[in-house]
Amino acid sequence: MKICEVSELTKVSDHRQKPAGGLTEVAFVGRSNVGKSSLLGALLMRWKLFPTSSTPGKTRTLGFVRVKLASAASRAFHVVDLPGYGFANVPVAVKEQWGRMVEAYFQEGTDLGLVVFIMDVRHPLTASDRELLAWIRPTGVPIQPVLTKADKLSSTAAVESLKAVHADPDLAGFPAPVLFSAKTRQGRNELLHAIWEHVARPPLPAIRHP
Ligand SMILES: Nc1nc2c(ncn2[C@@H]2O[C@H](COP(=O)(O)OP(=O)(O)OP(=O)(O)O)[C@@H](O)[C@H]2O)c(=O)[nH]1
Ligand SMILES: [Mg+2]
Repeated sequence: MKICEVSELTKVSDHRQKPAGGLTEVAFVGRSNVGKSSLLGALLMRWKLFPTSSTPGKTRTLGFVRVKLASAASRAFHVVDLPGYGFANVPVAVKEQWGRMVEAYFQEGTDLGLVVFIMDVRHPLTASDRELLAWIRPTGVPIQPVLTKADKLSSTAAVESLKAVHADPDLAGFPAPVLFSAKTRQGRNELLHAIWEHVARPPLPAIRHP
């Protein structure tokens, strides 16, 4: 699947200042340092657009990018890079401010079409992952789980992790996780396809009755 348009990054610290237009949004969530920004860079093949770091807490704002896939009549959408949760070594006041920003985005935003829920393939479903899930699930927004950093495990071990996560009761009813690697780009097409299905596919033409 090809991408035909990627805008610049718009960073805001309050979702009410997000770019206008009411485009459907795909939010990328996961604990701090799990690889959200790297995944977005690899997905869109814009390596420098989303700053990444080996130190947790790199992303501190909501980052919006407008994207259009190359397929005919595809609808444009926004991807949203969010700050991570569960980060250590951050002053409590800063932590609270980030929490409020992300919470308000989920509770007051009305344009969400898909949440891409990112976990580390080596340590999926941490306590903070489960907390976030319990909190997003009631919003009713479709969730696509992803296990990233797949290059850090053998393919057998990565598939074992995938099976365990897919069978976990906290993820019951969700699609099978996508195994992803920002390094090898494994899973890129599969994830783009899930996004296509949820937010970019053109609406079916209305059936006309004679
Ligand atoms: N080997 C490998 N390393 C990765 C992968 N994805 C991310 N990393 C590394 O993991 C670290 C964190 O990546 P980021 O993309 O900044 O993580 P983040 O989730 O955006 O972090 P915050 O913005 O702090 O929440 C960086 O050192 C990346 O190079 C991957 O698929 N494979
Ligand atoms: Mg980040």
